[in-house]
Amino acid sequence: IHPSAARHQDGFRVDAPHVTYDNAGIHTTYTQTTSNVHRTPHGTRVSPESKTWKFDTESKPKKTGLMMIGIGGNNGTTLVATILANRHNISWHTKTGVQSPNYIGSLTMASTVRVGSDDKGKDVNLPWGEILPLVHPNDIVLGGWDISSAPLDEAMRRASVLDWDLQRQVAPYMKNFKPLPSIYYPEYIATNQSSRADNVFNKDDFPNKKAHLEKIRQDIRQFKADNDLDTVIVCWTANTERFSSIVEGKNDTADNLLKSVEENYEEISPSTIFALASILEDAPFVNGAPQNTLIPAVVEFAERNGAFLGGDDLKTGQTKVKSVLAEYLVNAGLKPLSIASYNHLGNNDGHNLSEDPQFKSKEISKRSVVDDMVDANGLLYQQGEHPDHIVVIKYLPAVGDDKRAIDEYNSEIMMGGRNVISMFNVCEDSLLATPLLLDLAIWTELFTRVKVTPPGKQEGQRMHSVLSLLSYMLKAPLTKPGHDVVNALGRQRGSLEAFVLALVGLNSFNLNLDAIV
Ligand code: NAI
Ligand code: DG6
Repeated sequence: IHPSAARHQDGFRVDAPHVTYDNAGIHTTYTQTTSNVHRTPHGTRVSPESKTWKFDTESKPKKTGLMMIGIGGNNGTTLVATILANRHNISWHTKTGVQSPNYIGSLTMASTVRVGSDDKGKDVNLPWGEILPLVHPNDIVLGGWDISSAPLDEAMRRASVLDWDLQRQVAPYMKNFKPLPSIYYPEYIATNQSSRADNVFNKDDFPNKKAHLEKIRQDIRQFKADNDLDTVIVCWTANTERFSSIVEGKNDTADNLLKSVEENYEEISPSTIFALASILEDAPFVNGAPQNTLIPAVVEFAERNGAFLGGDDLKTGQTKVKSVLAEYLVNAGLKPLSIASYNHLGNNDGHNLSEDPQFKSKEISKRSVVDDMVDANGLLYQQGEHPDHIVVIKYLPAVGDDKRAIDEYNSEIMMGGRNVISMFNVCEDSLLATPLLLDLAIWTELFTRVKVTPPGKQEGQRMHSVLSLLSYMLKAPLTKPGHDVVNALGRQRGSLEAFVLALVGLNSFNLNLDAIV
């Protein structure tokens, strides 16, 4: 599936001695003041410190491919159809009128950043891609794997996400696209998925995990060469898997994990094989589902190879709201005592999550999102104390992709009072998730163009393997080992803003460079 047009964004310049532009890109020197905090028996001592970093960013987006694992699912087909509709400017009839294509819900395509103020003191807010060129979704070359052989037009119909008149018009562009065969280890996804699995590696040609790894590597290489790409981003948007156990001597370190692949060890999931293949091909890998694909051994292996990883689990409707509400309540000095979150949904994701091991993976990622805010407030919560928090997910076929999310936040307020907030949220699941897949690809592509020279170093280096700046899009963010997870949505967005502004030599707040380099 090929792009139609190239794009140029070249109108933004920062005029300052510490910012230079040349054919290679944008070069900036960035001074950051951090605060070193020491807790002593006599009180807290803080010493501010200034550090100087250098950023070199290639200003031209790379020719980018996105390979989705699970391309035949609801997210996969919705993303493909959305890009095609935008690329070919396809409008369609709905019961309320004519709808044109757009990228609403994408941070990079539909939101702005405050850059400063003009000579009248008015705020100036610009699209992200105007400040720093970003790859345009219409230019991303798409491909991927699925255990279901359905060509993408059929798979889109099966997903039942998009209006019929749109499906009718994009179907001709999709019908010739058949997903690549994939890895299927039945014990990792729900048993109710087995009827879809008719596009899997045959046992004679690909008898073991080593062969699977090699085949996926070859697929990535082939896709890159066939489409003449500079970079390929690989994203897991396939069924939620159960967690893998981490076993000493088997998959606890990078070396043990690689040895275990050779030995066809059973506790290595399909998603982990994809992650390893991506690392070996220097293709950034993003996990859009909640399972523990990116076990510490995978992170160690990525660090060793300087490859990029992001994860875990797309943060769409209910959890995004939760990460805002919990931040509001705790930072306002109100004490959430309990959070109850119910979902019912009727798409294939809901079907897969109706079995216990897969539900458990999702439950863990959906429950983790308030921990950092609670832990940060030692006035409201004793060490180790957390609100009661339950997550319930039920499969209800009749509601299809229009997931219902019902939440109750019960907080303690002054003098023993109670504040209860209840919410009913209809989230068209895949239409919320698809723009996040795009953002993950667009940010990741940018991060592959950045070289950072840390204080005291001469040579620029890649950003750290774990792209924690992707946290805004993800429910259970993976962070650089040793660094805290940030779930508060405002802080996550603040970090992205600060980083992009720093790349063009402008100052902001909220930037922890040590956590990303
Ligand atoms: P889906 O069930 O419609 O699609 C998943 C696809 O993955 C299916 O076509 C299936 O055949 C395929 N698949 C399963 N195992 C595979 C393997 N080993 N290799 C290749 N393909 C494989 O699910 P949907 O709605 O597209 O969601 C995808 C993932 O994203 C799920 O894990 C879900 O939990 C997660 N997610 C979805 C969100 C949403 O709003 N739709 C939001 C957050 C996360
Ligand atoms: C029901 O929880 C199914 C899930 O796959 C969610 O739809 C998905 O993870 C999005 O969840 P949230 O909490 O970000 O809206």
